[in-house]
Amino acid sequence: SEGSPRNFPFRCLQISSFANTTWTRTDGLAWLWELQTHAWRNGSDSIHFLKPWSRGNFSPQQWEDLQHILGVYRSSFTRDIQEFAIMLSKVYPFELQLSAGCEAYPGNASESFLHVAFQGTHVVSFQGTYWEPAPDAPLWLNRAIEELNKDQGTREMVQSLLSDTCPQLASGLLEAGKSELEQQVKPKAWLSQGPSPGSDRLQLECHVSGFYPKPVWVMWMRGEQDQPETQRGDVLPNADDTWYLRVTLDVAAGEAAGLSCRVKHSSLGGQDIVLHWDGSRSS
Ligand code: J76
Repeated sequence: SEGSPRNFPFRCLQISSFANTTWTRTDGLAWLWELQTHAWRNGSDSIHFLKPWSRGNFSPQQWEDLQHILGVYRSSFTRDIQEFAIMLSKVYPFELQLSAGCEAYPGNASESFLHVAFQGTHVVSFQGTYWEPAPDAPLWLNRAIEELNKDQGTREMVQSLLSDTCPQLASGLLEAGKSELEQQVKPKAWLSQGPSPGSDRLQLECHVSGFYPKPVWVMWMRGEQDQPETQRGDVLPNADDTWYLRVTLDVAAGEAAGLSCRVKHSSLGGQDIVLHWDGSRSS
């Protein structure tokens, strides 16, 4: 179907905050494409399933095994980093972010990745069978990476999680969640007047909400003519896995009449939403 890719990446994110030598927390979350499937909160010893299909095709035993591996990993990771922090005299506070996942391709092929960021900058990746520094990683990291690479058991576990567990989980999730991933939800749109940008000027707002998937086209128009001064906000998430976008246009008060907001989205099947500015509201 148009606009939606054939492949849906599965991403696991880890956010670890180290405030000082004693206070730390680690949270985990997983996404299939645009949909969050799992959450793993700091205090919790179990993975939270956010969708009815979040178990994919894993058996209860497989989930228990995976949870156990991740539980051991979480406490070992925290301890490792606290040791590195002393060894490298890293000053608190700092943040570590991990992004790991995979994407299955037609014909059993899949690609996996694991990247680590320190203070928001990519510093380490897992490549094949080893941890490797990122191209511009600071030199002090090499000592940590050397230590990390000495642990063959962990390297083998990471390798098997990335090349076996991840694609298996992702393809099971994809199968179970396919209809929700591929659903089309139509936007609703409405107009309003924003705060006046100056004397005799108006800010026209076009709100578009409730659509899925994310790609959307919204423009202020005069007839068939795009208004290039249209300002597009960020596409923001609603709480129900749909999206919201606000698009504005600043115009002279006398020029608002005849303007319209046009919305194109894959769910509308070519039947664009067109809303006309009601000149009487702004005088
Ligand atoms: C991202 C998923 C990784 C899952 C790997 C699980 C393996 C594991 O938990 N290893 C820890 C325990 O290892 C012992 O026990 C294993 C069996 O459970 C094996 O027998 C193993 O041989 C044995 O040593 C081990 O302590 C790991 O070191 C945990 C942390 C791994 C890690 O990701 N460390 C890490 C990553 C990036 C450290 C630093 C960085 C870079 C940032 C540095 C900035 C200060």
